[in-house]
Amino acid sequence: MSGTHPIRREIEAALNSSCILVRGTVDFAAGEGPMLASGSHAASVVLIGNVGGSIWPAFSRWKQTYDGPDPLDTWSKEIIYPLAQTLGGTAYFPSDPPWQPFQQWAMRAEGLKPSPLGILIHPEYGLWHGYRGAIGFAEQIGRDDMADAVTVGRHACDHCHTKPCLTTCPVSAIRPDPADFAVCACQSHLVTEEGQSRCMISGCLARNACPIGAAYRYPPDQLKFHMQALK
Ligand code: B12
Repeated sequence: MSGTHPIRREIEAALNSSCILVRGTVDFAAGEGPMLASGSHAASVVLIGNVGGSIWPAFSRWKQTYDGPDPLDTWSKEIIYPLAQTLGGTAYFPSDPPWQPFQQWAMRAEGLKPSPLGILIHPEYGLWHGYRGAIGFAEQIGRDDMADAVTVGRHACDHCHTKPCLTTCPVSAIRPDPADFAVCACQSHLVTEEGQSRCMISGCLARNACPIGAAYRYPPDQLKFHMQALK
């Protein structure tokens, strides 16, 4: 299917003020999709997320009046849940168990591939993007050929010979073969003086070292926020 499905247009319009973006759609074979609230399998999901610091101004304004746990997840749910309900869909969130395979969906929706860090790299946005939720539907939404950049065959890491992401971490938490992220090594370093004064302030040094999409690097407050979440 080509062209923009009306449901997708409605989602894009509703998300406009928060600067959360539609990242693409995945159509599933029968029985393959996640469960809908109705008890049947979704025929498609619309992936929703951030590109660079797109969401940061709207989220920061909202956060001034919120002092509870998991602010970014809470903000995302406040926006995406009611939208899913209005459209007759089922909302999924990346941090809610059981974990839905957001990265597999993103690979199918946008043709992305994993970087050596485990997170997916986008040819334009680099490592500076993420997923805030998804909405599943009983009908197929179809790809929007004009909007969904098909990036298959353009895996930036294949052309990066120096791979600074693998050598920059001060505690070698990124292990290349087999690909692994030593979470404990990272967390133990983050509480040290050096970790506090470097990684916690300027963001993950390995992620920062990636030469792709530097223009989309998160603003300083957002970098700090994500590092706090890793502690
Ligand atoms: C658990 C989890 C973590 C754990 C453990 C990760 C691990 N070792 O597996 C911890 C807390 C360490 C973590 C850290 C981070 N995470 Co994380 N994490 C997840 C979560 C909630 C579940 C992953 C999972 O197991 N999925 C279950 C299976 C069913 O899904 P899947 O798509 O089939 O599985 C894929 C992943 O397992 C992936 N994978 C394999 N090994 C690793 C290693 C790492 C470090 C990651 C991130 C992924 C990954 O490969 C599979 C692709 O088929 C996802 C959200 C989600 N629902 O997917 C976010 C998610 C993968 N994380 C994400 C991010 C951004 C991060 C951080 C950068 C966040 C930060 N605070 O800085 C760091 C990455 C650190 C680094 N290496 O640079 C993003 C990735 C976006 C992208 N561009 O791809 C996701 C999708 C969340 C989101 N809201 O967008 N994460």
